[in-house]
Amino acid sequence: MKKTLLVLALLQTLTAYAKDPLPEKITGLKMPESVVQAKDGSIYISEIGERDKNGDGQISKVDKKGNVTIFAKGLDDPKGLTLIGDKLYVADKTRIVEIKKDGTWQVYAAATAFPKMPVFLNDLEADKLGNLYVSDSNDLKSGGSIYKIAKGGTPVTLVVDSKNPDIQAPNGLLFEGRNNLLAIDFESGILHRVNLSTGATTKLAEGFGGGDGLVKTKTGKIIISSWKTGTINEVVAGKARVIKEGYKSAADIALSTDGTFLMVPDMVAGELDFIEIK
Ligand SMILES: [Ca+2]
Ligand SMILES: [Ca+2]
Repeated sequence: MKKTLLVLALLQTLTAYAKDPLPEKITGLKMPESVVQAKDGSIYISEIGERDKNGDGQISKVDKKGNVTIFAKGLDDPKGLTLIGDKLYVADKTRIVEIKKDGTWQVYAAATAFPKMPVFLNDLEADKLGNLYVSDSNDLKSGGSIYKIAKGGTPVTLVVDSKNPDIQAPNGLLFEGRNNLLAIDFESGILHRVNLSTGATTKLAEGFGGGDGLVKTKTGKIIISSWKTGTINEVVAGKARVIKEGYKSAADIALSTDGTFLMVPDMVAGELDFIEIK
């Protein structure tokens, strides 16, 4: 009896420490840009298809067993993804699209709802109240903006644009605290904190040229991908420290829901890779 209990206790300990293996790399994707994991473990990937070709964009879904299916299609150049409840929101080139759990979608915020016609909507982030924030990277060099989309899709208001010289080509966004966004600029490679009420910017770190995705780990580390250099970098004392390299173009990264791994869309390679986070 005692022996059995001991074995049981040992098994429980082993199970508690045993980690799920990382998902296997997904290949054959059509210009994957962004990724998000739902609470049920499903992973959604935005695929641009051909850039500037409308109608050929899609969202793929990877189930827990690793099966890949097309979840939604007929989009333009879908990029940033965010989940609110069981709805998936997508920054689709010049508009925001809302996708229901059956894969049917509708335009949530049309291009005409923006104060200025968007050019290259990129990353999408939600706050706890259900408002969305989206970066417009414009020509990926200058003239970019960050917008707020109120819950329900309207109104769309400007948070900050390139009248503030710190805003050139904002890409990755991360909501922080009650009233700030972190924003990585693709052109300058500088990470800023943006005050959502005033649009004021504070420089936090530099050296992330071609910066794309932005996450904060459970232990508070900030990790930024670089599309141009194909690297994944950690922010250490305001500078970039490479933690993984060798991607063709590391696009908009995301953390798994349990925070144990990072999902890396390699756009030009057409792959989704997974990296363990310690
Ligand atoms: Ca396209
Ligand atoms: Ca992006």
